[in-house]
Amino acid sequence: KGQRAFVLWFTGLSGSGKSSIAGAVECLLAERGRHTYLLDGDNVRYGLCADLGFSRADRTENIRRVGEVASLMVDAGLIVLAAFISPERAQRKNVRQRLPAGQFIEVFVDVPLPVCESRDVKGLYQKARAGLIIDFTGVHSGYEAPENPEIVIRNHQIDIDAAAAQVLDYLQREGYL
Ligand code: GGZ
Repeated sequence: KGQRAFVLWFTGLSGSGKSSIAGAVECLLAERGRHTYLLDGDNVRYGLCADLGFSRADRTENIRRVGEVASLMVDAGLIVLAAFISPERAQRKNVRQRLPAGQFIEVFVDVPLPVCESRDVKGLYQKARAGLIIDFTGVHSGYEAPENPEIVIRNHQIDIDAAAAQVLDYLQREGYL
């Protein structure tokens, strides 16, 4: 019997740790022999979505395309890890509705804006405050926290291994693995 295919959708502010946690989860799944693919801004915003910026409409289109790709990958039997800010509930809901019930698992990487901004790992918040980046999430545009995410990770209170383990525990408990 083949592996179960589904999407783990990581949402949260820039600098919350979405891609890092997704990468750690991917390693744990690989150890269990699962075939996965990690989608994030680093591998779609230079190709598939190279024509898109960070306006509200462009982000919505970015998420729509990623959702379509994720859906195709799930059809192919993959476990997809998608790490995008995806700031609006409606954007995430649309992706959820494109997938069969139970195959969209929303992971809210819940780190408060002041924490992301004070860490500012890539210096983007500082640039945004200085007006060098426009439409920056949390600075010039909003982020709508999920109301009913399957998983909430308070990533400022635990380390990356614990965060990844939290996701694995969920998958095991709910019969995905
Ligand atoms: C938010 C931006 C912006 C603006 C560039 N607003 O922390 P990062 O750098 O590595 O990840 C962020 C990434 C966000 O792209 P997404 O495709 O995840 O966004 S969305 O889901 O809203 O479509 C950040 C960088 O791109 N970045 N400009 N203005 N993040």
